[in-house]
Amino acid sequence: QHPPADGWTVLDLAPPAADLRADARAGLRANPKRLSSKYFYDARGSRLFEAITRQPEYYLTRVETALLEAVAPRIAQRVGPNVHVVELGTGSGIKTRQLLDALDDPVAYTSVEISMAALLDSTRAVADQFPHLQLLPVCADFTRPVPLPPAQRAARRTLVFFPGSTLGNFDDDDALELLRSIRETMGPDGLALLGFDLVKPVERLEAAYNDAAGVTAEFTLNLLARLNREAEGRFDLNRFAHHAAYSVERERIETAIVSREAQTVQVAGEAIDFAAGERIEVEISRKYTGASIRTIAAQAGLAVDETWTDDARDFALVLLRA
Ligand code: AVI
Repeated sequence: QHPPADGWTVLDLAPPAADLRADARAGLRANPKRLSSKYFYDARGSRLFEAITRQPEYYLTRVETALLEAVAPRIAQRVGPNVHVVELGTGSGIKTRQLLDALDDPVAYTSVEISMAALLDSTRAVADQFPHLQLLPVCADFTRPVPLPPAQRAARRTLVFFPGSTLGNFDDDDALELLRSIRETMGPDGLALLGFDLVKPVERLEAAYNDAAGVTAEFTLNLLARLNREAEGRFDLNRFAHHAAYSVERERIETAIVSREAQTVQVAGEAIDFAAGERIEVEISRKYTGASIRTIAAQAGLAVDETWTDDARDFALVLLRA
């Protein structure tokens, strides 16, 4: 348990540093080399991600926020009063506050976030704006089942909120597993509101993941900086590069860290060899169509209840039911 503040207490289920070391060792020994994008989000990585959302090329957050603002009353009407909102990967919490503001007398808000710093900041902001809402912040990796704290007031139903197109950061198997666990969290009468970035021309997609100011590159390379800080890594960041490209066939942005030269790097007690141009696969960002959303939802036993998109059809907010 984290020290209490302002009437709420953080349930601290953050994975131990040993996970990072073991995953780094296994991932860097594999062929191709890989590291999970969940390790992007330490305090610095979470700040860099917030900076990405303000880049002119990264349209996702702006479009989703405007869409949510426009359709929140309709979402509230469909969801009904007295819900327990459970959010996965809260980040700054701006969209959270938009949603909570529109809902009719929500009974509790559970926020599951892996970065303690981001969790504390967003929870304080929610507490300021909604002083009477019960807050149940949980610092945890939401890709694993999280025991949900019970709400004091009985909720009519659970609403899982998973915005940002974060589902797209998981490969098909993991995304399906995550959707099934969301279904379990929702319960029989629950709903889930998810954000999906939609397929669009390659140039716009690649620009969004290669911003001119280089913030995305810094965000990606922070993974190596983190290994230097937390896993006795000796990476020289100047000898690696960020690379993000869209695969039309797989409908996803594929991001890698590329070794600029042949080199051997110490990390987590091991010497790892890199060939010139060798990649560490670090992230995928899947892009969706109405059909691919319906397919993956159905595979998880979920149905599309309602879909809202912006006029340009850049992004979709989708309400799912069991
Ligand atoms: C959090 N997630 C949905 C972002 C995305 O667009 O895939 C993470 C990100 N990676 C690079 N830029 C943004």
